[in-house]
Amino acid sequence: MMPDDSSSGHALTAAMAWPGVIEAYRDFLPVTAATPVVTLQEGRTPLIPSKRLGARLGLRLFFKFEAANPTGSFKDRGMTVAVSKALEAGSRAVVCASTGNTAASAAAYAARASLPCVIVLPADGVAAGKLGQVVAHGARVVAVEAGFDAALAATRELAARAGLTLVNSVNPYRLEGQKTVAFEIVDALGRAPDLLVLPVGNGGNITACWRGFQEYRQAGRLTALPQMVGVQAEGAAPLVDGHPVTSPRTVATAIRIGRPASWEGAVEAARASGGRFVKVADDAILAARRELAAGEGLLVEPASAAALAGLQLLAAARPFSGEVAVCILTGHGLKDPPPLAPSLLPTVARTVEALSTVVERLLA
Ligand code: AN7
Repeated sequence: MMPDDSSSGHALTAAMAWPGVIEAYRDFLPVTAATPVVTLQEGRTPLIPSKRLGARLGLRLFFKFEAANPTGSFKDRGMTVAVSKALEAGSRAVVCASTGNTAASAAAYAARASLPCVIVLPADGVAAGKLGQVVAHGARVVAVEAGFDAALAATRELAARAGLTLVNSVNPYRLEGQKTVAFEIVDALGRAPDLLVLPVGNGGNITACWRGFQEYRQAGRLTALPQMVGVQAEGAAPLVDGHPVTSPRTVATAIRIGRPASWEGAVEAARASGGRFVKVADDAILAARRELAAGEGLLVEPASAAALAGLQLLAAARPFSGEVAVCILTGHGLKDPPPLAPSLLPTVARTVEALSTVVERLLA
């Protein structure tokens, strides 16, 4: 006989589990009792205090580790809402253009909802791990001979023409879900940080995050709002330079974006919060990634490390004095791992003598 699920410990555990961001923050989200909730129990990601880097910068620094979301990036917060609303509306299929993480998230949530999913990728510069996710989740993938900006423009037209639901962050439900990261930070700290630092590509996340802090203030959950600091890569810094960039270049492929879709929202978040945009060199991004991995135990993708590089740049210009800062680490390093050739590893004969000689040398 099958065990009765309702009386088993299994059912109890499921009932007590974190339900995902829609159920956790339902009052703040555009869902009703009729909305079919498509969730992978995203959200409730760790807010990890810095061990070393924060003190070095003169900050009380925390990392919001969004890589711990089910598909390994912050995109899942918005995608649970966008795909739930697409299902509610009877959508035929979802579609997005993406530098990789939106694609991986859309593909996973569409698979969960049994909705067809079409992914449009720029032909060069999507990290292999992200492409692997998209394919594994069964999405239909096409690459266009263009960068992300042109791919998004074409995909917007395609969605309108073919009657597909666009789940890029121009879909308003995406930003509604993504604002929950601000709620979680305040729930964990009991206040907003002085500084909220995050990498910026399309500007969706900084727009959403700022909205989240404002809504929590209106609800009486916080008093002082944070300064929003958006970090871009030097070769793809339209919001710092003040104009679109035609051929954006950076090692951080996730934010290789020259024409941010949420330009106004991003500018408004920085302006209204008394924050700013800064740009950092690729070398600084990769150095920050190594410091996070070796010094804090956190492996993130290059775009995410840009946030730390931005903080380091600000600290070099003007020392901090104990402010509370939160860095959003947006995506996992396993999606786009640091290059390492196995042939570069020290290789020894299969004896404990040979092994211990090399290990002692490595530890010296
Ligand atoms: C790891 O997946 O645009 O400023 O198509 O993957 O909200 O665009 C990804 C963006 C930061 C920038 N960090 O966020 C896409 C895409 C990571 C990212 C950003 C992205 P937005």
